[in-house]
Amino acid sequence: MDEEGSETVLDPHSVGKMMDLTGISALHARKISGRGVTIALLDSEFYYDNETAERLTADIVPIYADSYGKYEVHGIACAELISSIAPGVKLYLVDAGSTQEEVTAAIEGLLNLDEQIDIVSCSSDFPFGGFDGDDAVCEEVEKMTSNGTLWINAAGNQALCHWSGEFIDPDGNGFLNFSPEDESINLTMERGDDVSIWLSWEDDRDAAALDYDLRLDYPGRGRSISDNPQRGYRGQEPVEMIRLTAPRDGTYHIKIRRYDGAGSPGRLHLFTTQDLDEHQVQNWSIGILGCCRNVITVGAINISTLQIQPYSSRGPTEDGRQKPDLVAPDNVTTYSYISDGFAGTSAAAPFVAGCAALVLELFRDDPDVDVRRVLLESSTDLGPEGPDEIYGRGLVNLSNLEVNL
Ligand SMILES: [Ca+2]
Ligand SMILES: [Ca+2]
Ligand SMILES: [Ca+2]
Repeated sequence: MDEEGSETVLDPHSVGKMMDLTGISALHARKISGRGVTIALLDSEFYYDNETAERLTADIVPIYADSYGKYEVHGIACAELISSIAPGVKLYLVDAGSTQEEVTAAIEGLLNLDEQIDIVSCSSDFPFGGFDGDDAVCEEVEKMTSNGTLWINAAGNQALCHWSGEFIDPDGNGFLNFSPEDESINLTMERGDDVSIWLSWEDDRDAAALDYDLRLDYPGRGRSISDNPQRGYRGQEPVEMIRLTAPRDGTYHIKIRRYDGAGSPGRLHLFTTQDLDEHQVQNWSIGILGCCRNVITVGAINISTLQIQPYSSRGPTEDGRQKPDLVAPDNVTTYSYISDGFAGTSAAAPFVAGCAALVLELFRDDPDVDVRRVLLESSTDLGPEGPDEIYGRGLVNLSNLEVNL
């Protein structure tokens, strides 16, 4: 594609329009660029070529093995957005791997740096746990937030691939009834589609005593079962997980089975990587990092319409805190995702991280200014009047900063 063609692709989704709308351009005109601010971008994909490198205007400090393939660009797309909004920042690109242990290790690394990290931008999460701010990884996140770091996390894209509720089984056959007549959630897939399904529930996180199993029946014949034991022994987690490449086209059926267990049953959460055909529960669909305390959790609105994206995960948390906190645009243009636009709450979180850096520079000399509060209180309400579980406080907006302080 020639350069003129590239420009044509860039225009419809340009992030520039949003920078005007949300007061970022006005701050740039005042030479506010996030100078002196450090951001750590936690991700697991940092491939970039020379053309993309030109867009990374921030001072980049990589903390990763330089071995990413051409399509592993997720983190660099986030870095491009931060560079557009806050070109003056020092930006650490931190490989946070794909497990909670790896995220924990990445956080420990940041805590041991000689330099204070002002802002973390994280566009990944985990779809199993307590969703109440008490998951083990939240303790690590709180080490950073209590140390003065502002943690900004993507809400997730799971609103349409989530179910949650209590175990209800009126006919007593051991299988959860999603409705009085229906003991399965349908999932339509084509042969070769990859799907992951996670089931987790309220229980002792390290010695679960309620034993649920997860089952996926294939169309025609065959099934996958996840039947980890949960008998209250140490090391037994309240989690079941199935990963499958669909062996044929058709409708698959997700089922949840319960065995006898001690304790009083609480709510279950089921997440998949494919939209559910039915029984979707859009609320409570934010991952465990987005549910940690003091985190700013960011949902996605479509840059063209400013309406919430249907997949943008919704609150509240399992312990009843209102989430998400803010929304920001997705489908924005990056060089990393040149032909498609960068979709999902993954694009929304670094937008807010960039904004936070501008606020930090603006009020650096005023220790009484709480950047988290400034971001929340200067937002523009969207959707239902007042804070809500879809848009949170609304669109991040630096246009009215002075007015609201
Ligand atoms: Ca039943
Ligand atoms: Ca089990
Ligand atoms: Ca609202």
